[in-house]
Order: sequence, then structure tokens, then C-alpha cells
Amino acid sequence: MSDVLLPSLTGPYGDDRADAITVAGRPCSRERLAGAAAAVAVRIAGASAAAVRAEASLETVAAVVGGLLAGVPVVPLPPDSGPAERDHILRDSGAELLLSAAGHGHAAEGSEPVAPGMESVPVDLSERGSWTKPEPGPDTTALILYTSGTTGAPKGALIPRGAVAADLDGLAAAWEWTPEDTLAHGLPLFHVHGLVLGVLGALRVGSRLVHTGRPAPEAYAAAGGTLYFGVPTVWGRVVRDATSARALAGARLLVSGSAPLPAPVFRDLEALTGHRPVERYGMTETLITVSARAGGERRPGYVGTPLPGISTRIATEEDAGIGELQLTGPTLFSGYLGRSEATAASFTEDGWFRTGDIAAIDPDGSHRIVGRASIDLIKSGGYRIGAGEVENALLDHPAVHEAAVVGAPHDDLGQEIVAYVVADEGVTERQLTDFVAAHLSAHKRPRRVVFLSALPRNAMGKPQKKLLPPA
Ligand code: MCA
Ligand code: AMP
Repeated sequence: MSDVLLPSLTGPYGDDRADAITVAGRPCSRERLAGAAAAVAVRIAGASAAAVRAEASLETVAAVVGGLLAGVPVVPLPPDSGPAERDHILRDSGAELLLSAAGHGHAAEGSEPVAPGMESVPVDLSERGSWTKPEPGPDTTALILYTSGTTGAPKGALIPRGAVAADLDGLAAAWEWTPEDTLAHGLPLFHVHGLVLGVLGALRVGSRLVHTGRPAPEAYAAAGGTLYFGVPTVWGRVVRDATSARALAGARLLVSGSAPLPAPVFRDLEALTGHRPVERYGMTETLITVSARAGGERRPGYVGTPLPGISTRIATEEDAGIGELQLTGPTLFSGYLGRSEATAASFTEDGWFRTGDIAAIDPDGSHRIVGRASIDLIKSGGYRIGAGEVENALLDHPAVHEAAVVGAPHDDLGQEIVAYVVADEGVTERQLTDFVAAHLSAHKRPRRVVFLSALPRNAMGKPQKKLLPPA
């Protein structure tokens, strides 16, 4: 497609609709969005990186687009992140500015610093700017996306502009996504799924966008989309609300990703909507790399075939056909910010990215994700959560002496976070849950806490998660 990352925003706008982009009930034309984003670009040009308080709002969209116009790497900040997570992201990313909706946390014009040396910049949809400078090259960083590893604090994945463009073009071809579509979803705007696919995708393709604020079944039913995105938790909730599910019968394509879609949800979606959902697979570090096709076969349990330019292989010693999925291609990140060792460790010696997912490839090329190599990466509601980060947060509580965090199977969330702790008497499950929610973010809080007198350990003293009692 175009060399320009977001061609639908460069005008002329022709029959630009007043509701080309709707977020949480507020409509906006492309011209108005482009004007507000240009005003942001003028204000932030030259910054090394800009954080965006990524609520589901038009201001978030304008702020992200403004950063992309100005060539300033954008760092989406989960809006409910607590002080530990927020301070880490702001400090580690080197963001000089924090962009957020005017009136949100802005003490005065010019504003209070939100962290030492950091300026808070209000985003106002009524502003009109003009930005005519050429875009930076495809290797420059579009986004710095913070994502959890098995241990420690989240790492900033550097996502190049060219990777975003290549991924969105591959997906547009795979899903036959055109300007005639209306994309509808309600996913958070601080991850690849909701932000890159769900906002930049619509802006690159030129389709209408309806962001429902939250991904509630009745909001999906009312959105009037032709193309819907959801994580499996959302699709599970949709099929449990038959009236909302039936309202999606008129759509063209339902897409699921970010976690495995349970086969019963796939079948219920087909029964209620008449659509076999398209499943696709990806990671923050690679963007979306494998997908079923709009015009192809869609089978429960399968995520389809690689997008154009992506090569995949299964690393297996016994030739059993099941092993770690490794891949190469134009949609890969350029590394973790400031962590050259972690970056090097995520690639094989011959330059393939190690996904950490266990997969199998059928003779027809169809990919199946069968699990994760590490017990310490949890997927809950489609969010990736590192056990180590939650354990560290729990250990910061004065009553907690030891902590081991795992993901337990859960009907709604896929996995739920369960914390096993050795703690002083008197501290409650609720206190520990709220403590993690307040320090990190709400979706990283344990849903259950099990109190033990000691963690099971091996002879070396290392906790043995496989020996933990059932929660
Ligand atoms: C509850 N809440 C609390 C607490 N308990 N807040 C503070 N302290 C507590 N102790 C609040 C929450 O803040 C939230 O408030 C509300 O209660 C409900 O929270 P929760 O139960 O966490 O939400 P949920 O309804 O269970 O969420 C389900 C969900 C969500 C909506 C499906 O998990 C979700 O949005 N998932 C999408 C994740 C995603 O986009 N992943 C993509 C990663 P309030 O209502 O005010 O918010 S990108 C990726 O994976 C790759 C590239 C890919 O393949 O896509
Ligand atoms: P994140 O970095 O948050 O984007 O999470 C990436 C992880 O989500 C992958 O490594 C997989 O474990 C998981 N994932 C994404 N899409 C799928 C899918 N369609 N089926 C199974 N797992 C998935």
C-alpha cells in the first residue's frame, strides 16, 4: 500500500463523514482528527519519546497519530497503571512528555511535571494544526510497547514504522479489509490488538472505526460493524448473550486473537451468528504473523497460515512436529529498549525470533498453538502478565514473605492469576489483591490468593510451581 503510514489522514477528504472515527460514543471526521493530531505534532516535534495516557478516547487517537506524524516514538501508558508500573514505563522509555486529554490531570496550562523533568501536554480535539513535514523512514520507531517477560519489570519493545505498515497491509489482504468496512471493537488502546490493529489499521485501510469504549456484548451488537475484533474472553461473553450474538449475523468477518479461542466458543459463535471466526496469532514483538483468511478455511484450534513475507519453523529436537514456534519477517520489532542481552536472547543464532509458544504445523501449512514454553507467562483476558512482576509486587507488601504466582484455567478469562503466599497472620486476600491492583494495574491483580506455611522447594531451595497444591 502507501509509503505514508496513515494515508487516510493526509486528505483531500472528499465525502469525509462526521463519524469516520467514533470512540466511546464521540464521533469525529478524518479531517478533524488530522487537524488535532497535527496540533499535537507541532507541540511535541523533536522529543525523544512521548507517553500517552491511553484511555479509550478520541484524544488518545489524536495523541498517537500526532506522535506518528512528528516521528516521535509513542509510549502508550495503561490508564489504570499504579505508581510502580507507571514510573517504570515513564523512566525506562525516556519519555519527555505525557500526553492526555485536556482537563485530565493537567493542573494548569503548561502543567505540573508528572515525573522529574517530564512535561504534561493536554490534547484538545478542537485544536487545528498543520503538519507538512515528510515522514521518517520505515526503520524508525513508531511505538514503544511495554510487555511482560517471565521475570522483572516489563520491557519496552521497539516497533518500527515499517513493521506496522507491513503488518497492516498483510492483514488487510488476509481479511479483505477495505474502506467499505466498518471496524468495531472495544479493546484497550495500549496494546497491539486494540491500538495497532484496532486504530492504526482502520486509519491505514481507510475504513470507518467504531470503538465501543468497553468490549461489552451489547455494545458490539449496537456498533453496526462489518468487521469485529475481540479477544476470546470477549467472544465467550458474546456467545453467553445470545441476543447480542445474533445481532452480529449481518457482519462480514469476526476475528479472534491474543489468546486461544476455545473450540466451544468457536462453535457457539457459528451457531448464533452464522460466522466461523477467523483466528490469528501474534505477539507484541512480532505483531500479527499468522492468520486464517477471509476467503479460506477456518477451523477451531487453528490460527491459519503465515502472512506475506513471514517464514515460520518449529524447533524440535525429536522431530515430533511439536516445538517452539520461531519466525522471521518484516513485522518484527527492532529490540527491547536498552536491553541488548534480552534482545539477543530472544533470537536464535541464525536470526529467527523465538516466540516461546509451542506449536505444530499441519501438512497443509495450518498452524496450531498448543501452549507456552514457560509457566511464568500468564494470559488472562488476553493480557500477557509475567508471574515475576506480580510476585515482586506481592513481596513489596510488608506482610508477605514468599510468593509464587501461576495462571490457573478459567472459563471466562482463559487463565486467572492465582497467588500462593507465605504471609503474616491477619493480612487478607482482599488486601493483597488490592495492593497489586494499586501498584501495577487492575488486570495484573491475583483473582485468588492461597495462604501456605511454606512454598514447595527443591533441594537447591528453588520454588517448585508444579508442586503447588490446587487452588
Ligand atoms: C476490580 N477492579 C479493580 C479491582 N477489582 N480495580 C482495582 N482494584 C481491584 N481490586 C475494576 C477494574 O479496574 C475494572 O474497572 C473492573 O473492575 C473490571 O475489571 P476486570 O475484572 O479486570 O475486567 P474484566 O471485565 O474481567 O476484563 C475482561 C476484558 C479485559 C474486558 C476482556 O480482560 C480486556 O480488555 N482484555 C483485552 C486484552 C488485550 O487487548 N490484549 C491484547 C494484547 P473499569 O471497569 O473501570 O475498567 S496484544 C496481543 O496479545 C497480541 C499482539 C495479539 O495477538 O493480539
Ligand atoms: P502479547 O505480547 O501480549 O501480544 O502476547 C502474545 C502471546 O499471546 C503469544 O505469545 C501467544 O502466547 C498468545 N496468543 C496470541 N494470539 C494467540 C492465538 N490466536 N492463539 C493462542 N495464543 C495466542
